[in-house]
Amino acid sequence: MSQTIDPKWKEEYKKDVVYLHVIPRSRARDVVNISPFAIKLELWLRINEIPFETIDCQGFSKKGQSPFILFNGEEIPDSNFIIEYLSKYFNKNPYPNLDASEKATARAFVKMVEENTSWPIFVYRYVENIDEYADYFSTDQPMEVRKQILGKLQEWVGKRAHGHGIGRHSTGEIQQIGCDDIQAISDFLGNKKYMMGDTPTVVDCSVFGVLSQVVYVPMGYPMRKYILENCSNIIDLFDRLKNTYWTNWEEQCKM
Ligand SMILES: N[C@@H](CCC(=O)N[C@@H](CS)C(=O)NCC(=O)O)C(=O)O
Repeated sequence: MSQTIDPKWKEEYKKDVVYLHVIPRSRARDVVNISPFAIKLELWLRINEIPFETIDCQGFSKKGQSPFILFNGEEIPDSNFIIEYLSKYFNKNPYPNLDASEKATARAFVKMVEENTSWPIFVYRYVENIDEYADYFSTDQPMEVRKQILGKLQEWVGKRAHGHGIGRHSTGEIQQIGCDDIQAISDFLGNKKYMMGDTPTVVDCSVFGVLSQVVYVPMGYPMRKYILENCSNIIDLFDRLKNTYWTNWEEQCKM
């Protein structure tokens, strides 16, 4: 599905500035980007005060995915590899103040959220409810075009969900998996400031990237209803992250 382009380092790009290439922001409504991984990465850059510019980009990385960065003339794909690379370059710690056991827990949460919790969301909007998602997707394009794109994505994501395994379950089971993950996140967060304590880490970025897709987009996601009714601590966490690190979130949602 994805079209690989050869993103060029532009003359005006500056040394030590991260050029974060994302799916065009105008494709999203009520959330900054339709890609959880783009939001995750931008939040991490903001928290770590790394100079960056977000570039809307139709194409995908050399690995065929979005987001990716251009940094000092080099293309680096995949949010997790990007964070690893930039952490070394800028001397940042993706998991500040954590011991080995806490880091192991943090990694497990990142993997759960990105590789599991994200799927019930993708299945809901790209496979089982494309007509509903058409109101929130590629809103800069005519409805006819959106429906065409979503029609293609439906088949493609459906096959990937089957390959992943989640697509073999019933609608109810798939959404239950998402809600169980959310309950685990909420239970672990408890009344802490951030997922791992007083300091934000990559875990908060992953949770925000993935769950902002349902919290802020008023569709009929069962996971949305679950969070709104049962997990006020997740909503508080998101408010804290936005108020501290992403004060122009609302403005950017309208771009
Ligand atoms: N592990 C990757 C996941 C990125 C990802 O799945 N991106 C989606 C957009 S949300 C994508 O590019 N999909 C196209 C594809 O996988 O072919 C990361 O963390 O950056």
